[in-house]
Amino acid sequence: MINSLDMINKKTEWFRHDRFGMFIHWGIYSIPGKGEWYRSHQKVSIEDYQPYFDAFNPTQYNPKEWAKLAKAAGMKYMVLTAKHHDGFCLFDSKYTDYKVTNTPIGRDLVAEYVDAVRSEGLKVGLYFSLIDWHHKDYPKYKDLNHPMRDNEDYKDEEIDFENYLDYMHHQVEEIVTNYGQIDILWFDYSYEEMVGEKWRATELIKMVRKHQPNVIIDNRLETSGEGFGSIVTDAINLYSGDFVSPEQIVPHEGIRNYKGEFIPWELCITMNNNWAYNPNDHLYKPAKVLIRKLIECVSKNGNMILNVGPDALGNIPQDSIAILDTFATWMNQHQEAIYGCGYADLVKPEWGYYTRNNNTIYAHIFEQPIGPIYLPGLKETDIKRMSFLHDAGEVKISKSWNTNAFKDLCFAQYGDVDHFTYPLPNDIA
Ligand code: JFZ
Repeated sequence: MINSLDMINKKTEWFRHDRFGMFIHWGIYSIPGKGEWYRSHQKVSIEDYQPYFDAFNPTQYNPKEWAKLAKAAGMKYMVLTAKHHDGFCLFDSKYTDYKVTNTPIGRDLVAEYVDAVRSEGLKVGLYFSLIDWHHKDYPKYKDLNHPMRDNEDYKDEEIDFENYLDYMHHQVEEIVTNYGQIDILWFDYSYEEMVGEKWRATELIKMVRKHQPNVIIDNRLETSGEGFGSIVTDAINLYSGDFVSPEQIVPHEGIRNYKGEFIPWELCITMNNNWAYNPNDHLYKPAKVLIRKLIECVSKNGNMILNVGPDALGNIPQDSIAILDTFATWMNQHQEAIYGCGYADLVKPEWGYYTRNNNTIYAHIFEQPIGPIYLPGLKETDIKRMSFLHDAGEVKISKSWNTNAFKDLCFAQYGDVDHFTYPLPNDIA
């Protein structure tokens, strides 16, 4: 088996076209409501974490509703935490008792999610944690992230890490064989010496690809949210993944390999400052900021996966729904400037971003201009037609600015005056 950028580009064609997805962080940590790292941050023992397992009963769980919200917002794929670092499985694994079917809800919630997402016509993704704070053979005292990292009781622990890897591989196999076609597999994550073959990554990927030849995989068998991995080098590992996964940061000029070729990437981003439910975190980014982040990603040939953290009943918080609704309105009018679009290969305009789909350039104007809008990188003769996306109204090339000192530059003019009237419609195309 070999791996190459050509193969990666072919496999990720739909993904690069679709550009926008929904991330869902949800599990028994949604009960304490302090984020999915709660057990580690507060150094909670397995015993003290058990009440959340015993209480997990999300009676309002309605993945069809989640999928409808995502779809309306213009998202084309979803990724749900089948298992996060706490080791709790939202799916019915036969290799552990630490799973959703043994909680009060008693159902395989991944199975229901997969059906719901598919029935809405969205692509199905699952997140799977390589890290497992529950398994007896995962390093504890010696691991910088483990809830028991400072607990002397575990100082001389003897673990059989190979046994953990067998377990982890078996669970991944369940995920890729029990739920039909999986479109995205989102492993998380590598750190320090816990990277690559430490996870028996080649073996793992061969197994996954055997069952799911078309699945798109992130790069975190090789790295965390901070690295690129071998995908940008001239020696791409089998387990390089198919896209880079920068976390809470937009790579300033996209991501390219050693030859300068663009590499598929996906920004993962939270709406507030938590992945999982935290009712005390009210620091939501305004919807407008998040929409602009999506535009920025696309302008740099990337995707964006926007996160929600449903509560312990299964409801997506109202603040998140409000943001999704704003996306829905915007995407309704402007999706053409997102789907199938990417880097424009033009000078970046000071008023916002260009995105591009073949010969169509989309100008995303973030800042109210004075006078006409300068279109850097374009000449009058390059332009056949200009119009707004929201109403198909005509936009003209400004003629008066063509006769003076600015005459070799290209300006867009809207309406019958030589400047853009206020309020500015969102975009011109
Ligand atoms: C990881 C998870 O730990 C987190 O809970 C969430 O699921 C996110 C999408 O992915 O977050 C990380 C992973 C690695 C680093 C930081 C956050 N890192 O190495 O700095």
